[in-house]
Amino acid sequence: MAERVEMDRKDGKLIMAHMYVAIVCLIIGGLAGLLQTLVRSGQLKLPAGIGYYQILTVHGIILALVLTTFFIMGFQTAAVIRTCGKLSPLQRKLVWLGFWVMLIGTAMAATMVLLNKATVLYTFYAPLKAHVIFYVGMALVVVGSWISAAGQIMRYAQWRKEHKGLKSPLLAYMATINNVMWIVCSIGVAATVLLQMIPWSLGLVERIDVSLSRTLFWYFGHALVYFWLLPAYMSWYAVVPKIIGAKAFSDNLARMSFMLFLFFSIPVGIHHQLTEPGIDVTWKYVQVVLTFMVVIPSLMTAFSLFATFEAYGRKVGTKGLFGWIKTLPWNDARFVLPFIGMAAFIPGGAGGLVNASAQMNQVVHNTIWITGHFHLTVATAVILTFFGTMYWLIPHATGRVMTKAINRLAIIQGVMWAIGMSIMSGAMHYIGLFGAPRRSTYSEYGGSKIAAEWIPYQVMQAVGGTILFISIILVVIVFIQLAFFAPKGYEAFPVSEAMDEAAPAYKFVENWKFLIIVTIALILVAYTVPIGQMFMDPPPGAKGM
Ligand code: HAS
Ligand code: CU
Repeated sequence: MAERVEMDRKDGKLIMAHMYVAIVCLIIGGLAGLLQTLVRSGQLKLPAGIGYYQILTVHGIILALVLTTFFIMGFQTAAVIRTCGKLSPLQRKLVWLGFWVMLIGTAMAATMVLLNKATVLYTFYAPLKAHVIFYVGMALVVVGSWISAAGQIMRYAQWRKEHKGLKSPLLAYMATINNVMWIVCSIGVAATVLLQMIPWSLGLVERIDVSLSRTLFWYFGHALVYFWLLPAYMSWYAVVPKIIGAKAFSDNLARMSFMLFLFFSIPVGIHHQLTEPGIDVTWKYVQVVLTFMVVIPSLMTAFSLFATFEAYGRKVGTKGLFGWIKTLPWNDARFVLPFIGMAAFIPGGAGGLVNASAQMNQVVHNTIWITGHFHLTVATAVILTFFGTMYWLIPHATGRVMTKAINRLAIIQGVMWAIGMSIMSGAMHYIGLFGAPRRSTYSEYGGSKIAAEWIPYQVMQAVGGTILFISIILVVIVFIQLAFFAPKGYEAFPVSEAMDEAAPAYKFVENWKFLIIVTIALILVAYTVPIGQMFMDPPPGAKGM
């Protein structure tokens, strides 16, 4: 039982480099978030000519794009190492190279945002226009992530070569699915940045086709949110069961759901453009249907987690419909944080179904409801799982152990997050239904009565945001303790077995030719005509702002 798999020191340094960047991002991005809620509720005026939209850009880019990508590349690399074995010198060099390219790109983009030359929000699509260095920086972040993904995929491929005929370790398979999905989707954003935005920003062309640019962005942008989600699912399927002392419900089901994510994450981006002109309603309909297809693997995940928890509860003898809840380890931060994440994903996912339903989208689009939606999904379900993961991954990588005191602090941190986010996201959802816009600074809208009703909820958002900021300070304290001060020792990277471990594997889930052909075919079905129409009948294009 006491299988001891230590991480190679060199690999440990590589993983920690990613974690350091992630924690610095958390501090900067979290501070920007706090300032936003204070400005938006009319309690603070920003000094020194700093603009609301400038800090909103910092907040979105540094948290949603930079923190996530660094954490994910670090975690996935660690997962591949844990299940396939340590990296070869070439593979390690690739992941390091990817890390540095991403970091240089981040520095370039961040400099432009700080100089107020790239206040274009985290979605940075046209007609908002940034300095060319910003675009080059963002392109480098993407290219760096490809290089890192290549290193991870090579380790997985090497394992498969050395174990012909065997199914690969689940975590390595999942990381590879996410990497392949990421590479295929980020071609879209790379295309609009290189072919449209850079020439436009350099002044080589005067106008940009906004429709095409936004469509290419969202081809990437929806899959982006699954690129964040899948590492959390990796932990839910393959790590959390081990932490609670159970076996995962099914290895085959987990692989099947990841295969469906590869197929359906990309051909759905138009559900972000349901209110946009220039896209035929038939293709909006097709992509909404595909969006509901991508909900299925999430429902499979929910089923599988409940089954894991309940089966374990029954095994240790609990009765009744919900008796299993008592058997879960409520005093273990490695479990409590991801669990709060799962619970948050139930309303978060339900809100997604509302957004994806074309009629209801008319009500919520561009309101702060959407902001509420993604603070439950990425900023709770995903990030709390990432924090819970960090709390064993950092000591695993640095050769230290979590102590009782740090564990207690970590649980307090998770609970405060849950409280702060419930207040903030709850207020956002509610007042969004009454029309409060997203992405807008404090305004009384010329004494409008409707706008006056929004103010108390904006104050609630500031209260929630303040609690969240205190929680972030706790994350930083826990991080520093675990990275530098916790006692030396061995902390495991938990990897669970599945109940159907011995069952025959489905060969097709790992037949990469088949996977890639289906993925590309679905993308062609969903996008050929709508993008083709943009070329046949191009709008005059925008000069940019
Ligand atoms: Fe979304 C907008 C639709 C999931 C993030 N989404 C956004 C934006 C972001 C985002 C960042 O169709 C804003 C983009 C922008 O800036 O403009 N979203 C969906 C749908 C899903 C969905 C259908 N979104 C996510 C995830 C995100 C994310 C995941 C980040 C990680 N979203 C939309 C749409 C828009 C949108 C439209 C555009 C809106 C507009 O008009 O602009 C689905 O994938 C959701 C499926 C999930 C479920 C829940 C399953 C539950 C599970 C938990 C089980 C827990 C257990 C334990 C077992 C159906 C797996 C609990 C036990 C207890 C006892 C409690
Ligand atoms: Cu989406």
